[in-house]
Formats: sequence, structure tokens, C-alpha cells
Amino acid sequence: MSMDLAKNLYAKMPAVFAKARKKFGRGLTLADKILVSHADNFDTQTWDRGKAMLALRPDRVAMQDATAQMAMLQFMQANKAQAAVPSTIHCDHLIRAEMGSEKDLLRAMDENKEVYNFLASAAKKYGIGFWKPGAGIIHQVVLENYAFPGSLIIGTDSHTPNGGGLGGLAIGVGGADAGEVMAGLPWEVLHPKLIGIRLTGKLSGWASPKDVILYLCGLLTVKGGTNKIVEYFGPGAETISATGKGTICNMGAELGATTSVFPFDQKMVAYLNITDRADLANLAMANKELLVSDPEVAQAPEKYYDQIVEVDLSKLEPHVVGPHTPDLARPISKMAAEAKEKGYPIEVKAALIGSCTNSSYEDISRSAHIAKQGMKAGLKAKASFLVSPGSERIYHTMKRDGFLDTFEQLGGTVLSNSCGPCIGQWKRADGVKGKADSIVSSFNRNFPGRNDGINETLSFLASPEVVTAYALSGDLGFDPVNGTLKGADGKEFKLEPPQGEELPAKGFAKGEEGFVAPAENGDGLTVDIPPTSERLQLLQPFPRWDGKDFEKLPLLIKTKGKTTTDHISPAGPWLKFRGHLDKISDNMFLGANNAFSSEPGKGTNVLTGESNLTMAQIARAYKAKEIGSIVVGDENYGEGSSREHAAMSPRFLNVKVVLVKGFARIHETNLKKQGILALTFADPKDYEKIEQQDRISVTGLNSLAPGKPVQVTIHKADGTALTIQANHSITEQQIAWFKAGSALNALN
Ligand code: MIC
Ligand code: SF4
Repeated sequence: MSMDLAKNLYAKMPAVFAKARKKFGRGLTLADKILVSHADNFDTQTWDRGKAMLALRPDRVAMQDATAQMAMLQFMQANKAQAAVPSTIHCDHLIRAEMGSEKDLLRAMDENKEVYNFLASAAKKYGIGFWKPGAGIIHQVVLENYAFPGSLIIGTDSHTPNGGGLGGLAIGVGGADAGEVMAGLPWEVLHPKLIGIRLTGKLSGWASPKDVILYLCGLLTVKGGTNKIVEYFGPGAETISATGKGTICNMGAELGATTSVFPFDQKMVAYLNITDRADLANLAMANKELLVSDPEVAQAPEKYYDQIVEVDLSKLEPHVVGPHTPDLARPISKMAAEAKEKGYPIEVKAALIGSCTNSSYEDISRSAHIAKQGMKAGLKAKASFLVSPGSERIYHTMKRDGFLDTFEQLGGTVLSNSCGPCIGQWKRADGVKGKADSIVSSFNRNFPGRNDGINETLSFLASPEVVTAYALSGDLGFDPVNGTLKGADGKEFKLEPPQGEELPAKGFAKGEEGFVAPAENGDGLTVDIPPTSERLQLLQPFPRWDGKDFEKLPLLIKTKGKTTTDHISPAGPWLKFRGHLDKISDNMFLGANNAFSSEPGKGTNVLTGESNLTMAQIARAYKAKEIGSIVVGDENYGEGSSREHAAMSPRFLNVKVVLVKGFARIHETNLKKQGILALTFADPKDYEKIEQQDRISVTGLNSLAPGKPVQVTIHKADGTALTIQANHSITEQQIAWFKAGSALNALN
């Protein structure tokens, strides 16, 4: 399938590149090439980085089970017979991690039966490929099967950029975007700016691809990539394996980047070959100049990229980031001092490797090398050690090559091929609520509550080999590069730097693939949604805008500090309600810090004065009285995942406006798609002026226009009022969504 897509794409690239070079008056970067060759209409499209909205035609759509539910429910409202582009659903997020691979999987099949049946039946009917629970984590499966050089893939998950490891633009989106593309519409995105990362040198010793991105997270911060594509180039790029590139691109999501990409090279050829795609590898080879930047770009990169960062891979140290945010980075050699200074609990209670970010053969073999050294010295894991393989292929190859045994002998538990402990679905045997302790993982996110559902846990991120070393030491202050461990005989020893293979010498072993192809013709088929379901609920269109200004809205919450989608719509136990808007909305803002409450997720009903209520209780009370509300937020609001529940629940519970210092890309689009007015303070200092008892009006909405600020009047409790300005990035089309009540309403 990818073969046909690639053939057509490569055939049309030369002509559109020629037009683009002429129009832009310069050579093209790789990101430019992929964008222009996927334009819905190159000639009529305005190209202006940071300003223009691009209408693109993605090659594919990928969805994971937690977000696919809303994506499919929305797609179904469009009344189409088939998905218009090749699409897949991957069952990975809903499997809880507790008892180990087999038992966890069996339990998941049982407890998520309704959801899996719904997704499987919808996939079958609408021509969508279905990957069964246990087949693997979406990004690993996409890399192994679907991503290809030059491709444009959208996925309903923020770590979709993992596909950039094979030289394409793979971009995380909300379910409404996926639904529209499957319904045949082009996909819209702000023309991203470009950050060029020039890599020189070569990684060695303990330094791994993960450290490149952990270092960049520290440098660029969680909002440094917003509305930007991160394009890697330079001689160092081709020294990194395709899966290592995948890891780097995956965690570009932590920079808030639209996506990240590497130029086509021999490492990608090797990976395509070993994943049974030799035909695609040959085709890409024959077209290789289409799949990298034009030669003049490397000569004067400053002319082509909006910002350039240089990284010398030879000098890179292993890094550790956290707790609570992925941009709190330091080289591992500085960790001991910092842990002491900041009082981080020094004992590492758990060490987790794998996930969509880091479960390649290279990751696993290097980690196993560390584990073996520990065992040779008579050690067992001091911390509880968990392994989450990314796919069936990885799992069976690990098993065949003895890595599973190694990890188990060390005292580790191998979990199912799924997200489990990465998404709050991990039941810790030792989990004590209310007590801070430290855990280390090779995953990509570390927001509070993210792994074990316990907000107090301090979660640090590192490469899988470093995490394995932490498992041996059980000590957050341990520096595997310079420090020593004590063997069973009491003698000190030093770990050798990790060694592993990029790709398995014997090829990948195969397990049960877990792929179910759709029906040839789905017309007579039905979608399985039991009417009494507690897990699934058909969507009702949101009401249209009534044409009136928003007058004196009560303030629902003023979030303070980091407000990720995990704060707005927590996962863990709530994942099970991802297909039931009414039920999941009870989780709204449960993790968010309210400026007017000492307890996260709690606030006051300003109409009755009742305090210590959840935001859902307050919003439901307002909604019952047909009163809308406003949410005020801080910087990079909506950072993190693509889950559109963080926009749909507020919309469902009658939030009209979200006014913040700044938005993360996917969430801002999700809000607009659901018909919420997404505004930013023209002067961020005005955030300080908002008080709990304020009533806030947003006026002049009938003349809402692109680029035109909106007036916001803050009515104070003492009867005074002040007017401030708010900006927005709403386009003509998005105004239509707002008026229609949602993007989906505007479609019908
Ligand atoms: C995540 O890593 O945060 C998730 C869970 O994969 C989310 C998607 C979701 O919440 O379903 C993401 O990254 O978009
Ligand atoms: Fe799953 Fe975690 Fe990857 Fe998200 S980041 S797709 S939850 S493994």
C-alpha cells in the first residue's frame, strides 16, 4: 500500500518542486518539499511561514484507541461510506499494566470489549485497517509498516512525529482533524516556521539518540517548537539509526513542535529493508534527491531556517530530565548535586524502559548489555524494573535473542506491547499516595500523575540504557559514566558503556501480527454501539452560536502555571470513558491548579458561593441554568497530548471562551474545532488582573475577523469595569466553525 502512495508521490514531486523553487525564489528544504508536494492546490495556496494556513492532503491517517473513539464518532457524523484516505486504528492505550503481559492483555480484552468491538466494527465498515490489542503501540507499528520517506501522515496522538525517523512529516492532530480528512477534506495547519538542527560528530559511549532530544528540550523548552518544524541536517544525521531518529522526532512533541524530520539516508534504507519493505527502499533510493533538502541549503542554512541550533554529537553527555516537565534537563553528571540541593528523594523506586519512544532493537540490546554486566557482578534490579515493548515484532525478537530472559533474570517484568505505565494505567505494587518518591523511565512525558496516577511521584526521563543503570543502582545520584557500583562480592566496579546492535542480525522475529483488514464493501455492515453502553455515547451536535456577544460570563477557573492536557483531562482511570463525552467530562480540570483554590481541580461556584467543588460540578450547575463560563489560563496552555476531550468537555459543559497567555498548537486547534473562542491576552500582564468574582464580557463578536483583536471587559465585584484586548489566530473558515457551533456542524 505504501508502495503505491510513494510511487504516485515521487512521480509528482519534480514538477511541484520546480514550481515552488520559482515561486519562493530559492532552493527547498526537506520540510518545504514535503509540504509543497502535499498541497491541496499549490497554485492557489499562500505560502508564508508563521502566517498562512496550509491546506494539505495527507497520505495516511493513524489513530489510537483512546482518541479513535471520538475521531470515529465524529467521522460517522459526516455520513460517508468509506474513509477517503488509507487509515488505521491501533489498540494500545487501554491496556492496564499490573500483572505482566499475558494477564494484562486478557483483562483488557474483557474490560474494553465494547470499545474494541466498536472500533473493530467501525474500521471494518469504513475501510480502515485495525490493529488488535497487543499488536503494538501506534508509533512503533506506523514506523514498522506505514511511514516512508517524503510522506505526510497525520495521527490522533501527539507523538505521531515518531514517523520522522523514516524521513516523512508525521503530525499529531485532534480527532476532528482526522475525521475531516477521512471524510475527504484537506487538512489545515498553520504554515510552520523551521528550526534547523545541524548535527556534527557521532554519538559514543553512554550518549544515545534520546540524549539529543533531552538536551534540546532543556535548550529550547516545552514551547520552543510551537508552530515550528524541527528539521535535522548535517553530517551527524546519517550516523544515527532510523529508530534513533524516530526517538528524536517522537520527543519533538515535548518541544511543542508541529513535527520533526530527518533527511533520507542509508540508515532508513536498512530499516525499510529489515521491515520487509525492500521495494520501497529501492524506490526511495532511486528518488533520493527528492527526499533531502536541495544542495544549496546546507551551504547557507541561515537563509533557509528561521533558527539554527548546532549539536556536536561527539560531545553530548547522557541527560536526565524532570521531574514534572521534560525541559528540566541536566547532564547526568550534575544529577547527584541537584537532587541533593532540591531534595528529590534519592532512592529510585522504579525504572521503566520501552514505550513508543524507546523500544527499538538498539535500545533493548544496549539496555540488556547493561543488565548483563550487573548480573555478572551478582546484582539484581534494586528498583522495580518494567519493560514495555513497542510491538509484536520487537517483543518476539527480544524473546528470540534472549533479552527477555536477561531482563527477567534481573528481576524485571515484561508488560504487554502497549502504553500501560506511560499513561497512568500502571498499578504500582508499592504505590503510596501522598508520599513523594522518584521513578525513572525511558518514556517521553513526566507530568504529575502520568505513570502511576499519583501526583506526588517525581518522574525523571532518560535513555533506556541509563534507566537500566538506575535499576541496578536504585540511586538517583548514580552517574553510570563516572561512578561505580558495588558487586555482590562487595567490590566496586564500573559499568562499561552500553553496546548493542542497531538492527537484529537475524532479522526481526514475527509474532501474531494482529492486523485485521477492512471489508471490501462495508455498506451492509453496522457499527457496534450498545445503546445502554457506559463506555460509548453517540455525539449530539453542539448548539450553534446564537449571534449574541458573551456578556458577564462567570470565571470557571483561572489555571496557574503549567496546564497540560493531562491537567485538563487526566487519563489513567478516565481513559475508559474516552468514548462517552458526558461521563468523561466529570474529569474536567481535575489536575489543574486553580489560582483561587489550594487544591488542584477544585473551585467555587461563584453564583452560590459554594466552594471546594470540582470544575465539572460547577460547570454543570451553570449549564443547568443556561449560563456559559470562561476559562483563563497561563502560558503554553494545552501543552502535551492531542486528546480533544480537553476541548470537548469544556464545550460540552458550556465553556464559551478560553483566554490564555499562550496556546500549544494541537489544543488551540481542538478548541476552535469544537466551537470555543480561543483568545490570548494582548498584554500577558492582564492575566494578573483576573479575580475570582469577576464577570467577563467578550464583545463585538458579530464583527469577528482574522487578525482583529477582540474587546474583553472585566466587570469587578465592586461595580467597576476595565477593558482589555485579546488576540486570536482565527481564520475566515474558523469563524464559520465558531458560528456553526463546531467544525463538524459547519460541514453538514
Ligand atoms: C500521550 O502520550 O499523552 C497520549 C496518551 O498518547 C496522548 C493521546 C491521548 O491522550 O489519548 C497524546 O500524546 O496525544
Ligand atoms: Fe503511548 Fe506513552 Fe507513546 Fe503516548 S507517549 S503513545 S501513551 S507509549
